[in-house]
Amino acid sequence: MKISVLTLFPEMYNALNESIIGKALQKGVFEVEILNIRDYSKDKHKKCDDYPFGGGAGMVMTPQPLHDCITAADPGHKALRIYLSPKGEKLTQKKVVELSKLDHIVLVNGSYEGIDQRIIELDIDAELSIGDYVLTSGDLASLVVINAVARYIPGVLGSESSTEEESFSDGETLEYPHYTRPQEFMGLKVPEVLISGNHQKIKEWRKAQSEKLTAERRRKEE
Ligand code: 4G3
Repeated sequence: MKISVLTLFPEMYNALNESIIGKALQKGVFEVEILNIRDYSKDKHKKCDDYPFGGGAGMVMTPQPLHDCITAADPGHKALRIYLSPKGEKLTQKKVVELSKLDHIVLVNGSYEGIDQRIIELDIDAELSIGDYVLTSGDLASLVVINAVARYIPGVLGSESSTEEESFSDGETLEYPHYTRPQEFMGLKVPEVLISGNHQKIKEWRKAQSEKLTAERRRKEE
């Protein structure tokens, strides 16, 4: 899997060299390519934004650098080209798993008030949002997408972690609480059942905890 990222802030992706994601990139288990949109501007000052037609606050990213950068990243339009935007379809764990099966993803990041609508019409396949809040650019949203997708690429997670028994592994059920040593900490004890050695009882306790938590936190309001 290759992920191409189009951005005005390439340094933000240095964060990918940390932790388990950094190790997977080193191993070559997947690949992230960063393209600086500014490098594709044909303007004499490498400008990539301009005032909005019709007036209003803020700036809009101009089409030429974006179109040329997208074309450079994905010349034959073989990739899934995603634009990160607060107006996008909400990212879910189900969508994360689908994305992880693709060969090439292009993440297009807008800044300011977003990008010229004609780029979305001409060059973009999907508009995605990581949640109902606004960021100063799509880059933090892209980092979230890369991290969430990478976890499903074989060889990224070590044997210590897994995508099977976690929150949302089925798309909706929240995970049961976890405990490790010591058996008592600051007066709080580990639930007796977990040290009982009764695997059937442990399984039932975890299932009940998951269901209670999901009812409390996910079924009350939609
Ligand atoms: C387009 C994505 C892009 C229009 C991007 C702002 C939040 C998300 C941007 C716009 C973003 C998200 C850049 N903020 N919720 N900021 O996924 O108004």
